[in-house]
Amino acid sequence: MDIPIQVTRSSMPTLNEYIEEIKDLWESRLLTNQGAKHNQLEVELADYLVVSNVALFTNGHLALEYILEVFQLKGEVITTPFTFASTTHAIVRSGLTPVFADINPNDYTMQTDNLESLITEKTSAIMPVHVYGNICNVKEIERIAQKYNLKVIYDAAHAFGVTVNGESIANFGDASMFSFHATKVFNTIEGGALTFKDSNLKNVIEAYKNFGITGPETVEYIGGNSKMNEFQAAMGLCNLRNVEREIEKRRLVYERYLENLSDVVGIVLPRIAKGVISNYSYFPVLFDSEKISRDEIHHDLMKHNIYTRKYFYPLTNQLECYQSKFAPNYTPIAQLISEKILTLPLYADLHLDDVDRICKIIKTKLVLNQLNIY
Ligand code: T4K
Repeated sequence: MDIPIQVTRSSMPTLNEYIEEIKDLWESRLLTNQGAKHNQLEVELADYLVVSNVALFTNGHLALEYILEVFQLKGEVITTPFTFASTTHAIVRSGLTPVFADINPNDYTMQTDNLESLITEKTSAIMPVHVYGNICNVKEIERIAQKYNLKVIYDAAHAFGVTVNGESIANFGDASMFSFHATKVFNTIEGGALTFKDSNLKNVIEAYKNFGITGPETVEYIGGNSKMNEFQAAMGLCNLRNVEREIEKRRLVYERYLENLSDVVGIVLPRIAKGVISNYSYFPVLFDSEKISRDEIHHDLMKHNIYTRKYFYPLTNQLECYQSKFAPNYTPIAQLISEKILTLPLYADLHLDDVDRICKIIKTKLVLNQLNIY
């Protein structure tokens, strides 16, 4: 049996590189609470993402929850159900009501055509997702947000390092959240960050993630604890040095998939929009053949020890914990896409021979099916 191939595999520095990076922690014994590594990573990330303001978090999910709190939002937040549970959970756990917009069939980001019809007097924000690193219609979202005086918080969990027409994706909206989870293009083991426009928010956000403490004897906010610790930040410093190389290796894998699959009937491949420099974070394929389902391909690959993922099925508005809260056909395009899409393995060290093998299994299954041999 072949060695299992997972949907992704963490990018890591060499052990020696990490040991070098953490050595001084043994001397300083300062392990957390906005330490030296944390502060250095914050500066390096501001530079890499070309933003003025970065705040690091222990994970991306809490970064989303905290920014909703810092903005003191109330009522309804318009969002997308075609995402990881985290996006919707952050809204609900903050006491807000998610209102789901449907998605575009071509890039799976939030549709903007009908966005205005979802706005009510209760709407306080829009939370779109740059899903798979595909950039949302940021111009139209900004126009609508300004018209109705709404905050825009991008869930950019998948979009680290993406640029459009030379501009960093981290600069759109009032704030963006990046996930640095082990499965992401850039990781700090667990971790995340907020980038945000208003520099006055920096001290407030830093306080919120540290119990609301603003001085030796002052606690100005009812904050919590979501600080990135020094070992996470050290991993980030190492991984940031290597991230361009990792993205380049991902690009080769991504392009090998395209080479193998571009003439296959019955599937829709991901596309990178004009002007966008991608981070090649995911390779989602839409299985659109009437004869063969996404689930059959998923199971077939599993028989060969290849583990794909149905990112994102079920939709978040269909999750068990939200059952009976949202109507099933609320977002019909998202529903259809989530039943047909499959994320193929993609990580920097995935061998191109393995990509060929994965594609061969898919092609064989599709072709034999078209010939009615199965
Ligand atoms: N918003 C969006 C749109 C998101 O996608 C996410 C997270 C968030 C918000 C929240 O950000 P964080 O709070 O997580 O920073 C994974 C990740 O856990 C999750 O971070 C990610 N999205 C989601 C899309 O994928 P699972 O349940 O699929 O992960 P898991 O443990 O099954 O791992 C998938 C594969 O990755 C494994 O088969 C092997 C590989 N792997 C996994 C781990 C944990 C590694 O190579 N190393 C590892 O350490 O959710």
